[in-house]
Formats: sequence, C-alpha cells, structure tokens
Amino acid sequence: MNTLAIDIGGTKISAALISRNNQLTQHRQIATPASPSPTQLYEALVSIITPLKNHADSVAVASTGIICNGILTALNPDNLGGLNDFPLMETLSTLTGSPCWLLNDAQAATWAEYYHRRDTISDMVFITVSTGVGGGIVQQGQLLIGKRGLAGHLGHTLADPRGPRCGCGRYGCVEAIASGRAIASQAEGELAGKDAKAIFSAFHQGNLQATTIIKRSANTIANLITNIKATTDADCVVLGGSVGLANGYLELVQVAMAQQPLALQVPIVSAHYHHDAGLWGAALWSREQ
Ligand code: ADP
Ligand code: BMX
Ligand code: ZN
Repeated sequence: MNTLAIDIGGTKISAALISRNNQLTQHRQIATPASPSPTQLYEALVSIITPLKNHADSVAVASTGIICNGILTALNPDNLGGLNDFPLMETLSTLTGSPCWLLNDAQAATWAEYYHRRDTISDMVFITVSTGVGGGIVQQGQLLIGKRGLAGHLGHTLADPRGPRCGCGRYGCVEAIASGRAIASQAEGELAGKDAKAIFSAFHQGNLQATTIIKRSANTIANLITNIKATTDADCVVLGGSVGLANGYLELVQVAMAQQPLALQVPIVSAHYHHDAGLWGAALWSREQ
C-alpha cells in the first residue's frame, strides 16, 4: 500500500502517493486559497486528496505553520491570508479514515534531505525560501521539533533591527526581507504588483531594481546561514523552496557566504528532492514513528 503525502504551503498545496518501495506517483498540485476561511482550506484539501485517498493506508502531512498536538497555528498568519488556526489532524483523519502523521513543512523537508545524505553527515540544516522562510535542524542524526513544534523557525530570527515588520509581529525578521512575499512587497515602479517569480525574470533580464531586491534576499540568507553555522556547526546547509531553487539564487548565496570568515563558512547545496522534499520527508518520517 501507499502513504498519502500532502504538503501545504502558503502558495501551493501538493499531494502524491509514496509506495513502500519509494515510488512517488499521482503527483497533484493546487493553489492555496488566497485568504482561506477554515472551510475553504477544508474544501481545498478535499479536492486534492479525493482521487488519492482510496489508494493509501496512511497519511503524512508537511504543513506550513507551527504543528503541535495536531493543530496548525500560523506564526506568520499573513502567509496563509490571515488564517491562523486549523485542526489538521482531525480533518485529515476524518476525511481519510487512516492514521495521520504531521510535521511542519520545513522540518519535513529537512528530514528528507538528511535521509538522503545520512551515510556521510550527521548535522544538517535545511532552509526553504518560499512564500515565507522556513527551516529545520538535524543534530547528531536527530530532527529537532521542539516541545511546541517551533524548532527551526529560522525565518523569524533577526536580520535587520531597522527592517520591515514581519507578519509574526517582530521587526526585521529574515522572512520579512528574504521570502517570496517580501521580495514582491519591495517592488516599486515598473515592478510594482509583480510576484517573486516575475521579479526573478526581471533579474535575469538585467533589471537593476530586481537585482537589488534578489541580492538583498540572498545576502540575508547567507548571513542567516553564517549564524546557523556558528550555532550548530552543521556539516552542510541545504536550500529549497521555489525562490531557493530558482535559477542563480544558490550561486548568489554562495558568493555572499564566501565573504564570511572561513571558520563560519559551510557548504550550501540545493535540495536533492527539489520541490517534493516536504512530501518525501513527511512520508519517510511517518514510517519511523
Ligand atoms: P510554498 O510556499 O507554497 O511551499 P513555493 O515554494 O512555490 O510555495 O514558494 C512560493 C514563492 O516562490 C512565491 O513567492 C512565488 O512567487 C515564488 N516562485 C515560484 N516559482 C518561482 C520561480 N520559478 N522563480 C522564483 N520564484 C518563484
Ligand atoms: C513561515 C511559517 C513556517 C513555515 C515557513 C515556510 C506560517 C504559516 N508559516 O515562516 O511555519 O515553515 O513560513 O512556509 O507561520 P512556506 O509556506 O513558505 O512553505
Ligand atoms: Zn517574523
């Protein structure tokens, strides 16, 4: 039988079946409703899982937000259009009738990326630069989740005390400067109203404003990674999310990292599982529980 893996992000929801012998099939993706009421999120989940649920005997979820006691609580409600509380476990167990395992999306992706490298490393950090900036930490082969599910929320560490207000309420978070939403919110003039994907296209065409915004994001992530190296002595840092995986972004972060003191530098690589790291991580993690 299969595990039904679901990844709920601020921009998209994906789902797939992952078999016991690690075949991923029937990948589906829908947009996350823009400002969802709990009912709209429920309906989005119904629509994505309905064709898959009868082919699975367990459910594994990677979701944006703090995941604790089966409930999704947003740390930055802006990323979910204001939704800040959702009974994920109860909803999915009732919808599928199957046992259900839940992890934060970045923690799940961290587990997949660690699992792929587990023969050669023991300490790893994953960062997703996506709608927000999420993270996860593996120390000595253990995924840090935290008693309240908060461990690894690296997007809400301080980047600039004079920076913009983050949706979490703090000023100058990494997420408020480097995330896809933050990239879009900094655009003015000819780029006003464009999303991060469009701003990346402008960057590739040599647009100066786009270049400044994207480099600011990459420099902020490089500084975050330097802080992480000093805190965890990670063997490597893995970058994911649609901004983190965008053409040229990793190289900008690596160039900025090369300016840091040698002892604080760390290899930075792209996610092996690309956009599916959350799906894989949730499924692999659930099997071990
Ligand atoms: P989620 O946050 O739902 O997991 P993503 O990882 O796709 O979703 O991140 C969404 C963000 O990535 C949005 O800000 C979007 O504009 C941006 N984005 C999507 N595709 C690209 C791309 N090809 N290049 C750069 N940014 C992208
Ligand atoms: C936010 C926070 C994290 C999440 C990260 C990346 C919410 C709703 N989410 O920092 O829990 O891991 O974004 O999430 O508070 P994504 O939506 O960008 O994938
Ligand atoms: Zn914040």
